[in-house]
Amino acid sequence: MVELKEIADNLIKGQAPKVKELVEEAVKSGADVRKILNEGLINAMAVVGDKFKKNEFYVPEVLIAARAMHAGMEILEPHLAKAGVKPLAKVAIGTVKGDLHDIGKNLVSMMMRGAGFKVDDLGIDVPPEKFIESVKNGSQVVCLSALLTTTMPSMKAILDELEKAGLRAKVKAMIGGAPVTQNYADEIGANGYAPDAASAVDKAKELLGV
Ligand code: B1M
Repeated sequence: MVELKEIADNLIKGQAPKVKELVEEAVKSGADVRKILNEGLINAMAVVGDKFKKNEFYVPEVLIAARAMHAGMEILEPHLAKAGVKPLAKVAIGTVKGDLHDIGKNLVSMMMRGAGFKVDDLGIDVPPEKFIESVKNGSQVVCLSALLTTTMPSMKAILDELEKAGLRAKVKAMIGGAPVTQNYADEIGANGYAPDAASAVDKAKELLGV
């Protein structure tokens, strides 16, 4: 019988092939898929997020842990669907129009997936229409990333377009990226700001009450 702690320890160390093998074994041995997800994968990703917040882990460690999470999820996902396990909520994320930086955005995306959210990653240079489409398709949160002071106004433009489309009240809007601040979030009327990927997960949960 696979110890779920063994899966978690290997995920934190970023051992993708081992995580895949252990998740396969756990599923075959009949372990509860919810337990594998929560105790083996999600809790481990939360530890990674915590270490990242405390500067005990840096970007490369988070990326390899996320790759290990992905390897485990690939095995687990069909079984979760069969067991009727639903994601916490659907989140749309993208780097705003005019901005091509995606390393931070990808980290937020991975941590959100790691925490059990379904993520619609819209990529870079994303115009407001794409966020609107994703909200129409069920996204309950939009996460906007900007790394340039010159592209921060695109965040406000997205909120304005959501308002015009009559969708603003339906969705929580969160912003982040190196030049972005809580003051800027307040100024443009975003629901939340997060300084890093792990805090983005906490903020999304707080805003949705999940
Ligand atoms: Co660019 N770049 N860059 N760049 N680049 C910066 C941002 C810059 C600060 C460098 C500098 O001058 N010191 C500067 C911006 C100045 C400013 O506006 N204040 C700059 C510039 C000027 C430019 C160009 C204009 C350069 C040029 O061509 N003349 C150009 C613009 C292109 C464009 O976007 N249109 C450009 C291009 C590039 C590269 C393509 C070469 C490359 C990007 C590659 C890629 O992303 N695939 C690049 C890089 C790598 C950087 C630096 C060096 C690193 C950015 C990064 O990835 N950081 C950067 C300097 C720096 O920051 N030291 C710089 C690591 C990443 C993990 O952190 O993205 O902050 P970060 O994400 C964090 C948090 O901010 C937060 O969580 C993440 C993880 O904790 N977060 C969110 C991010 N998004 C979030 C969304 C959320 C919540 C939290 O939603 C709720």
